[in-house]
Amino acid sequence: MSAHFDLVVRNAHVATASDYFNCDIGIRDGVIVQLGLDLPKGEREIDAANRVVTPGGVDGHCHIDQPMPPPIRMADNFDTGTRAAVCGGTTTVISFAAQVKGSSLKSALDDYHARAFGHAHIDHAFHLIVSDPTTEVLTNELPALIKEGYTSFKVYMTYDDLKLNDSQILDVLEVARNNNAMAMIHAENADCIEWLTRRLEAAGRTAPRFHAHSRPMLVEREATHRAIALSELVDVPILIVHVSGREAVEQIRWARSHGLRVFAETCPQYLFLTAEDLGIDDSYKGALCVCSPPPRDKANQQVIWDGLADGLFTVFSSDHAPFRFDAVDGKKPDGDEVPFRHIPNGIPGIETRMSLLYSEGVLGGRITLNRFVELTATNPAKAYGLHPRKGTIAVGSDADLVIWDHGNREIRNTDLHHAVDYTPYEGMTLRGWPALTVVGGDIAWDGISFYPRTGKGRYLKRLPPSLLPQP
Ligand code: DUC
Ligand code: ZN
Ligand code: ZN
Repeated sequence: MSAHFDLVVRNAHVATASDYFNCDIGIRDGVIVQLGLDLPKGEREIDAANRVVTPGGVDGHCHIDQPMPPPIRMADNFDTGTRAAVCGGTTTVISFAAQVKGSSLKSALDDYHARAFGHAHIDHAFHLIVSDPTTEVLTNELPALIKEGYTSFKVYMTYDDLKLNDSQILDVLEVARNNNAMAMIHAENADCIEWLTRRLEAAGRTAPRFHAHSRPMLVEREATHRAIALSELVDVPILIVHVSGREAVEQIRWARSHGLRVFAETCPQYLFLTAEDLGIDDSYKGALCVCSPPPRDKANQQVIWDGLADGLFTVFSSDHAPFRFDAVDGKKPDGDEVPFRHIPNGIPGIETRMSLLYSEGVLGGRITLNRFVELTATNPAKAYGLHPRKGTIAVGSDADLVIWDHGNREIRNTDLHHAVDYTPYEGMTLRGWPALTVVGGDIAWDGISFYPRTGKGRYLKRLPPSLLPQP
């Protein structure tokens, strides 16, 4: 009996985290069922014409439709957020279900499932955010949810509504250790930020650019060091998210050199933006690039590139946090140009993450194509319990693929598919971008048009992290 394929992608120059090979990719029922030369004809055919084909991206850190204190509201919901992801070559997203202090983790999850269900174009999962580690959460709820497939959670060392103290962090890290979950840590020292912010405010320095002054690198360095020490005490791996520059990198290198299992994430803003993008004068335009930690300077960008090339970083995520600029629910709350303390933190990046790293990393000669795949797809899939279903091109894996085009193209917000009214990367030139994205065997983006898969995106129950030695 001859094989039946719904789709065959021919003449693919496949790149995985470890290999390159030329082959045809046979797809049936949304899954890769055969890799080989001269596969029989499929119902639908695509000629990749020897272009690079990578696994669809796994964005392990994005905020989509996350409730905010009024009047702030995220611009992207699971329709527009996952549409933008697809057009940027990302086929799986893991966003956050944030516990509200005084409420359960379960009620946050119910809310997020309702927000995604029937709207997502791609498969998705949720990290928990633990903001209120009560005895009930620590002894019952969190262990049970990890067993149910929510195998990662984030804790914050800053932000009043989310932050945990060291003793609470130790408690949740112990739960991660006992239940084999991945603990992600937002490492910035809350008290230092508050102290600096008050001093800046007293001096009338409230323009957006002073956001960066309120969060200098030592604030991140100290918290990174403390997070490492806490994880060492509990003897559990951690993943430090959105690492911005040299001082945090040094702490992570130190930890690794002492045999500690400290994983690290960085994001496009630390490669392509600097603190000057928050303003060299007091213009409110700087609010466009207010995120935490803030972008640093050119020398720190190089430190981040070095860490991407040499293996320091495990994953490369967007930290997509979609707030409109010229909007009463975005960077101008209630229509006002507010002091930096009140500007919502975060920038959009879900659609540009893959292309920026492909262009300047791979085509710019800074990282290998294998490393690009590892950082953007394979490692996030492993860290968050989705591998090998996601993050690779292999028989049995979901048919999530990207075909890449090369050439120069300017980034323009009008060409993007998110619901945000700007991109911080406006005017930058890309050297490569997704010419075609296949999601679960469907052509969802052909370089010009997006083909909705409304509601076809599935919630993914996850395995324990597989970057770690299994117990
Ligand atoms: N910082 C965060 O911690 N989360 C969302 C965006 C940001 O800038
Ligand atoms: Zn964070
Ligand atoms: Zn974030």
